[in-house]
Amino acid sequence: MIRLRGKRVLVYGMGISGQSASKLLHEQGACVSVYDDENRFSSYFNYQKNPLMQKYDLVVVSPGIKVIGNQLISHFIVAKTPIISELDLGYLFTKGKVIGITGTNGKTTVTSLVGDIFKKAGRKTFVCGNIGLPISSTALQTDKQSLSVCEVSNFQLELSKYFSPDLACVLNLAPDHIDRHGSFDEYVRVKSKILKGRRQKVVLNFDDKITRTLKISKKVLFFSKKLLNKGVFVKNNAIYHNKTKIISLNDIPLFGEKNLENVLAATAIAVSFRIKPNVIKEAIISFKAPPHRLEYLGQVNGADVFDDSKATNISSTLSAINSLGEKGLVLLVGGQNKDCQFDEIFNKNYAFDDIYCFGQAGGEIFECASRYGYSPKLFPTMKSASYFARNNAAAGQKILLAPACASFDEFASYAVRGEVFKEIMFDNFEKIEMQN
Ligand code: UMA
Repeated sequence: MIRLRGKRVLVYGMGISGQSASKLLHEQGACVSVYDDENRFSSYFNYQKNPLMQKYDLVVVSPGIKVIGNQLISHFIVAKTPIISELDLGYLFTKGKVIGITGTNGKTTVTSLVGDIFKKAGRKTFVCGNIGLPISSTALQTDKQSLSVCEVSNFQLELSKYFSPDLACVLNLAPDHIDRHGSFDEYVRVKSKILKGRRQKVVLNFDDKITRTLKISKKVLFFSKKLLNKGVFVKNNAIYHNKTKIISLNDIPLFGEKNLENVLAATAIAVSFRIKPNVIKEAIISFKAPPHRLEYLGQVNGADVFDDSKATNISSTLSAINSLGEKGLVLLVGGQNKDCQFDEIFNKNYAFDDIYCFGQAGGEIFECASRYGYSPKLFPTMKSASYFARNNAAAGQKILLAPACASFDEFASYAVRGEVFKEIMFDNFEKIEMQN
């Protein structure tokens, strides 16, 4: 815990993280000033028009703020003003145990399933972090008995110095957010910051070549879709922890390989806290997956429609393709590129029924797919691509929105993108003409 009474603290970024951090700081007696690069917040209490001219004891930075090249952050670094992330702030005021879950894909599903398991086990549980509820908004409600299950993003870890959960889990690591970190090595370094606690438990994915080889000196509990000697793994069509059967694969209500990995990870975290197998099993059976993650939406003209708007990187898109199978697949891919290469989607000779590229990265994806011998179609927006998909859907097809890109060129978030896709596929959406 840090003493904040009377300290001059600047909160940078006025999204939900910044607002929660400001509230926590205020409740701890700090003199809070706020700043955001967008001046629509200028009417906020204690908004600083020019924070460069002020002196602060501490600066708390929101996750969406890119550190590299940021003038304000560089200024505070030079001025030796302590800077922490909103994740650090919330963590320092969180009592009880903290579980931190990170990785490229599956974080939200695992975090919410772990939350369900602990709630079912009767623990006072807070589900927080990148999932949409900042840890600084739950911190002051926690006590020694509580357990905070925190989804942790690379954005939140980038500036973090103190976050050190009692259990850290890294689900998988594949190229993503390269536009923010500059390289995959740097992205892996940032993600690995979650593993720095001395006495923490660690849960890692044995099937992921990067997480399996992360160099850590602690005892690790591995999970795997393959048979292991120990840990959490699949044997005889069921999930086992060492010799104990937890659940048959047939009883898992989630779809696809990606979700099996998520259930294995959540099981590994739960057994690390000695949660009973029947509690884990019941929580898995009654679990409702968060939307926009390989979500089955229904049929249009006999074609099955899937919304995987959360597939915002190549590995997630590949995982969705592998889960559904390439046969009859109509792939909707595009949006805002995060400096990732699309070759991996098209160099595998998948027999797609069709490929619809769209958005800012549409042209690049179109060219890439064409280079590998496909005849993709190019659309200016996801809306126009979806409208075309709906009007041309045929029985036996699988229409999959798995964009491999961020949504920000057209939407406020991946969630809005998924909702719009659903509306177009199933409601009477205004006609949008296809271009090209
Ligand atoms: N801002 C600046 N300067 C900048 C960038 C942003 O002033 O250079 C300001 C914006 O004008 C805006 C505010 O910062 O007013 C937004 O802050 P933020 O981007 O940190 O967003 P929050 O609303 O605080 O939401 C954040 C996470 N957003 C990001 O990391 C971009 C949410 O994750 C998270 O749910 C929330 O905290 C609670 O923890 C979203 C996300 O897209 C879902 N995460 C990425 C992902 O999952 O891939 C990492």
